[in-house]
Amino acid sequence: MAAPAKTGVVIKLGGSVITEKAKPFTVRKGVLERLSAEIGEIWQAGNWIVVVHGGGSFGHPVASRYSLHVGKSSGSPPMAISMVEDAMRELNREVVSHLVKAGIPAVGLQTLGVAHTSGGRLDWLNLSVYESLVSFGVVPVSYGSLVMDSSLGYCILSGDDLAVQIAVGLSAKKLIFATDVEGVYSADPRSESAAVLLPRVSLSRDFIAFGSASNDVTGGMKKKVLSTGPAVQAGVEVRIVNGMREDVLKQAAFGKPLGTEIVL
Ligand code: ATP
Ligand code: IP8
Repeated sequence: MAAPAKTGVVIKLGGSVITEKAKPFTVRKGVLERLSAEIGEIWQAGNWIVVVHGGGSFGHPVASRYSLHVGKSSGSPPMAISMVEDAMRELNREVVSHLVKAGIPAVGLQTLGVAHTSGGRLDWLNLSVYESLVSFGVVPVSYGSLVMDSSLGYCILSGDDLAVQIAVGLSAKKLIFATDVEGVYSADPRSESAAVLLPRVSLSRDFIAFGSASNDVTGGMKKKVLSTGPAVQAGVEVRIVNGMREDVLKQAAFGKPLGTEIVL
């Protein structure tokens, strides 16, 4: 598939940044407004952009309550599928409208309609929709959500996996994960005060101690780091940065070596 002409940046807005993860259905509107302005500057500099966001306090509590991540064996009622999709659509609507207010032609894409998994792994992604939208100067905005799965019936596809496959499929130059910490630490900085920030993490050589992700059905920071493999292998520059600090996302997109770079 032909890559779009301009330089591409795929941005994953972590649910821990755009929502208060401990408070159900709470958007951090001020943070989202600031990040939208930063994304606007990255876009105006001539980059094509795809935004993917996580579930935060919208998708995760619903998915966890009904164990939707394990699929149809959870025995969840059909209403649970409706509820998780509705929660994520509500958050997606917030993200899209903040981006539009910042002057970005953003279009929300329902994940269920463009992605499919097998055994929890993405086996189909309608990349041509993303490719066409960015070729028209539009910024597609997708999100981690429930998708149909050929063996599990359905499952929760993480926005991290989605962002990685979009970055690989569209030959993005950069894939930036905005989270609520500076990057990857030697241990969870929330529980280990001696944890140190790692400017670089090697997927093949480093062993990191990760904190547990109790309210996160898709595995938290550990899963995020491990899921980046295909992008790193494809030569995409992958960084995990702090989206809570002003201008960090923007500066990382413009080449400043902030946060943690993930390497092979
Ligand atoms: P979402 O899945 O909702 O999009 P997110 O992508 O914003 O969430 P989380 O999955 O919440 O990100 O991961 C960020 C959290 O990971 C941090 O708040 C931090 O406490 C935790 N964490 C655990 N282990 C580590 C580690 N070794 N280094 C950095 N953060 C860690
Ligand atoms: O927060 C999962 O996406 P993530 C979304 O990017 C849901 O892992 C619905 C829990």
